[in-house]
Amino acid sequence: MPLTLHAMQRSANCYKVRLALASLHQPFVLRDVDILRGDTRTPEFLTLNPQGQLPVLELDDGTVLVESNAILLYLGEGTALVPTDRAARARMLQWMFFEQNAHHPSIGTARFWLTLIPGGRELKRDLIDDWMERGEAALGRMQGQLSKTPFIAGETMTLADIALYANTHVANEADLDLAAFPAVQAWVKRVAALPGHVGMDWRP
Ligand SMILES: N[C@@H](CCC(=O)N[C@@H](CS)C(=O)NCC(=O)O)C(=O)O
Repeated sequence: MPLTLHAMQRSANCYKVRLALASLHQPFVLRDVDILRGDTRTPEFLTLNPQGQLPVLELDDGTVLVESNAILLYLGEGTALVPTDRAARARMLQWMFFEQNAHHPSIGTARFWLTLIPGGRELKRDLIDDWMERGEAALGRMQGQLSKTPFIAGETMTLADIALYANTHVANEADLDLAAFPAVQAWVKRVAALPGHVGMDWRP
């Protein structure tokens, strides 16, 4: 039995996992789950993930993994996407934690409400300025690093690039303009040109 990924196509957290699986040429079964239809609140789904969130990866022995970056680590261990040097590995994790505590809460949340949720812009209008400020600060941090190294954690592509690429390449859907961050724009093109890369619409 191959891996089973429970995911929503337009979710950036779910795209991270598809991108990692495709880059690693790992076969998997995709199960579509629609957050907007309430699929993550059914008793069956809550048994799978009591947090009621996507993505969820089921292993062939029935083990269930949640949290997109934990899933990335599971898939990437032992491959070129995870450095073996301790400090380099810590730098990769540093940017994956940054993705979860600064990048996703601003850019990912803004994209979710402004693009994916009908009426979301009106519902969340009081939060938009804050998202923009924090989103630009996050892109600024990436710009600083990517002005010095070709990939976010150093000289080679790691899981941190996958984690950050997912929302960054669609930052326009969060009302953010990458033109002000040229090193980030160049990195988006660099990542997209790598062998095995797939876009957000790709399905196995
Ligand atoms: N930190 C989690 C966040 C997961 C998350 O926010 N998933 C969203 C889709 S991108 C979700 O399932 N939302 C539905 C909900 O929270 O009800 C991760 O990285 O996997």
